[in-house]
Amino acid sequence: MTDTSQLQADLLAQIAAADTPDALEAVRVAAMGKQGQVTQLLKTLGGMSPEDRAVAGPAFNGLREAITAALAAKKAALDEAALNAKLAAEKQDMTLPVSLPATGTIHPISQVMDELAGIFADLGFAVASGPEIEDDWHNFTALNIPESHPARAMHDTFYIDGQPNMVLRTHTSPVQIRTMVGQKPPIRIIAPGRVYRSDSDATHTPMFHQIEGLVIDKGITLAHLRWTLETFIKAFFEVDDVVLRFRPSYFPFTEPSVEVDVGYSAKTGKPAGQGQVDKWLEVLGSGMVHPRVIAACGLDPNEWQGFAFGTGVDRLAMLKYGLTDLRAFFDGDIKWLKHNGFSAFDLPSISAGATP
Ligand code: 2U9
Repeated sequence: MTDTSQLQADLLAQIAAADTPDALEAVRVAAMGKQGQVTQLLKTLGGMSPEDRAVAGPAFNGLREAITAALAAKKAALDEAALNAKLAAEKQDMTLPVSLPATGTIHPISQVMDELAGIFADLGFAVASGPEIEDDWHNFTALNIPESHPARAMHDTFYIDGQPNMVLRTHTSPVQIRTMVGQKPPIRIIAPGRVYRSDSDATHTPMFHQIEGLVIDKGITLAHLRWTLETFIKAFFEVDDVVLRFRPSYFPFTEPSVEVDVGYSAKTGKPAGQGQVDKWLEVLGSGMVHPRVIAACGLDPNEWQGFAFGTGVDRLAMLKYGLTDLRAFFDGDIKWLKHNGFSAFDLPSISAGATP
């Protein structure tokens, strides 16, 4: 018993004396590692008589818990001290004069957003925006996504603490819902912006950018959808000839739904026309707006029809400008931005895309 108390006092003193992460790690290994003093002591419990174990067990476990807690507390303190030292060393004097010429660049996402707005403006689309914190009705219910739909599961959606009906929007579609509720058709809008999904790996970030489009008018058909998307893809990728492949798909808010693949040429690394296609790349989701969605917004689906589409802006930027690592988009690395950013004077439109 006294031995245990003595060991505990020794180890706590060593933890208190450890003033770097490496020194603390050495103490941890000497105490809690495979061959560590505490680990070895715990192993002796197996060979004890039940009476001895009844006394030694709680004492040894108490020792282990005390040392584990002390190690964690010291690690947190060292980490905080290291962060404070780093922040102090990186301090910048914001009152210093700017060193001219200022050489900031336009981020590829901003560039592509501007290109998209330019292209769709030429086609008669207005830009609409809305809140990034949305209520359940605008983000899901009005879009024909019922309570039981998997897109609603906690897995994908960020919920707001203490507000069960509020979410970070999982797509920009609620913007179109707000427009349909608040504006008389005909409607031609695009909704670009940030969206949020609880997903993070090499090709997914918890925040990403979407652009969606919506047309509501009388007598709108899939043919209008097809022409619009074809015109958009040609303008965006700056090619005259392109083949699109329309594949049947499913989205709750469109019926029928189609996914759109662009024919790609391996030789040019660009979208290509008939006869030059080596592979297909999925670039857009789309479809005719579901009559239930039109009705949910207070319009008569027998009078008004429309089409909608959606795509990832980050992915479009990667495809057009040959960028391979999505995460680099959000690192804020000046070297990356200098290399991949654009001039502020580069104004894209339907007749002339941008040059990097
Ligand atoms: C309303 C009605 C219909 C928008 C649409 C898609 C298909 C789609 C994804 C593409 C890649 C999102 O970034 S992504 O993961 N989007 O496939 N979006 S139709 O449909 C709407 C929107 C609003 C009122």
